[in-house]
Amino acid sequence: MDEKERDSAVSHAPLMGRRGFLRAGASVGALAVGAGAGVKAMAEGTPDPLITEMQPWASQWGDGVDATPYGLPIRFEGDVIRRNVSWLTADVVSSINFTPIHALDGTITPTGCAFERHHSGAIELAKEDYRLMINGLVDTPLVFTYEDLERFPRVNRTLFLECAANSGMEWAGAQLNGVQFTQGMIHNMQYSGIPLRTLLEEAGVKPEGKWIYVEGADASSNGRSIPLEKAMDDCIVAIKANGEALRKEHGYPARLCVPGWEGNMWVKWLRRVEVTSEPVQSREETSKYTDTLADGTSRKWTWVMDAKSVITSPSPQMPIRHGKGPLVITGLAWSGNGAITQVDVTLDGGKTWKVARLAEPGVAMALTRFYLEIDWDGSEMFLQSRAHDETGYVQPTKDQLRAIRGENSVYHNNGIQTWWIKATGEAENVEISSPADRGGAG
Ligand SMILES: Nc1nc2c(c(=O)[nH]1)N[C@H]1C(S)=C(S)[C@@H](COP(=O)(O)O)O[C@H]1N2
Ligand SMILES: [Mo]
Repeated sequence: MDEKERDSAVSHAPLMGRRGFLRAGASVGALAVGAGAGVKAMAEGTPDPLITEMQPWASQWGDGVDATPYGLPIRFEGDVIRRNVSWLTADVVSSINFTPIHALDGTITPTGCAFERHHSGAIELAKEDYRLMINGLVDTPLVFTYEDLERFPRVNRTLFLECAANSGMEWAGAQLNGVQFTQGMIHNMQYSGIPLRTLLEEAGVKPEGKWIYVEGADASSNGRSIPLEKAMDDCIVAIKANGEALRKEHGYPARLCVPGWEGNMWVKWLRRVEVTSEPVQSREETSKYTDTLADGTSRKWTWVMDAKSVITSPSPQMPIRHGKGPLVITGLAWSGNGAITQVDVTLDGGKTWKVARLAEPGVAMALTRFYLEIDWDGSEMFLQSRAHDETGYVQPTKDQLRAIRGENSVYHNNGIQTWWIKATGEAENVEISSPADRGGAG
C-alpha cells in the first residue's frame, strides 16, 4: 500500500460523518424490525455509541498481512474447541475428545476442532518415513512411499466420520449435558486421496482374496478387517483433508476413509493392507466394536452407521438468550447408507412434526445441515429431530432401539435426542417416551 492508498483507507469511515452514520443505522434497524428479528432500534435520545462514536478499529491500523502466516480463529471464538469428558478420559493417550458441533454451522468441520480418537496417542510420522505395504493374497506385494502415492490419480469426496461409540454413554438414559458430548464424536471433511481400489489393482488381488486387513503405524495398530467388496467400492487412502495435509491427530500423512462405516475402520497412519481370505478377528472387531443385545449375545460386523440427526442449536450449550420471537432451530443429519432425504423436527416431544429445510440437498455419506425457523412463544418445548435417508430408513427412538438392544450396548446408538427447552431458554438433555411408544395418539 502506498501513502495515498493508506490515506483513503483510513479516511473511508469518517467520510460518512455522524449524520451519515445515524441515517444508515436507522434504516438498517428499520429493516431488521420489519423482518421481525427484534434488533434494538435506536431508541429516541439514546444513540448507540457503537454507531455514533469513532471506534478504535476504525481509527487505527489493523494487523499486517505478515502477522499471521497460518491463522487461528479470532480470540473471541476461543470457546469453540474440542473438549473431553473427564470421567471418560481415563488416560489422554487412549481416549477421545469431542467436536464442538453446538457452535458450528454449515457441514464442513474445521480441521482444528474436529474430534480425535486414538488408542495409543497421536504419533508424528514424517512423509519421508512413510511406507504403505500391500501384501497377502496379491500377485505382487508392493510398498509405496508418500511420493509414490502422490503420482496416482486422486479423487475428492466429502465424508462424515462417526465413532461407533458416539452417543454410547446415553444408552441407559440422558447423561451428558451438551450436544458436543452426546453427538460430538463426528466430523465431516473433504478428503483428497487415491481410491484403495487403484492400489489393490496395482498389486493384483488373487481370486482367493475376499477380505483386507488394514493397520496403522501407531503402537495400537488399530487393525480391522474389511470385506474386499467395500475396499474395491469406495474406500480412499486420503492424503489431504479440507484441502490441506492431514493433521497429525487425524493420521498424517495418510489415512483410510471407509465411507459411511464406523470410524474405527478409518485407520490412521495407514501402514499395511493385507489381502486375506478370511477376516482376521482382531481385538478391535471382537472384544470391541461389537454390539451386545438385550439377550446378552453380541453381534459383530455392524459396520454401517445408520441414519441419525441431532439439533445442535438450541441445545444445552446453546441456550436461547433472545427471548420469544423468531428462533432458528438448526442441526445435522447423516446416514452411512446414502443421502439424507428429509429431516423432521418436533417442538412437542413427537406429538406433531414439521419438515425442516435442508440447507443443501443431502450428499451420500456426508453431513447435511437442516434449519427450521419458528416464532417461539416463550413456552417450554421438547425438541427432537428425526432423519430419513434414501433407503426409506427412519431414525428410531431410543426406546425402539432399546427394545432390541437392551441397555448393555455401547456402540451404534442412533436414537432420537430430546432437548427440554425451558421458558427461560435454558436447555437440558432429557428423555421422554414418545407418543407412539405410550400407545397414545399422534
Ligand atoms: N491407527 C489408528 N487408527 C485409528 C485409531 C487409532 O487409535 N489408531 N482410532 C480409530 C477410531 S476408534 C476412530 S473413531 C477414528 C477417529 O478418527 P479421528 O481421530 O480423525 O477423529 O480413527 C480410527 N483409526
Ligand atoms: Mo471410534
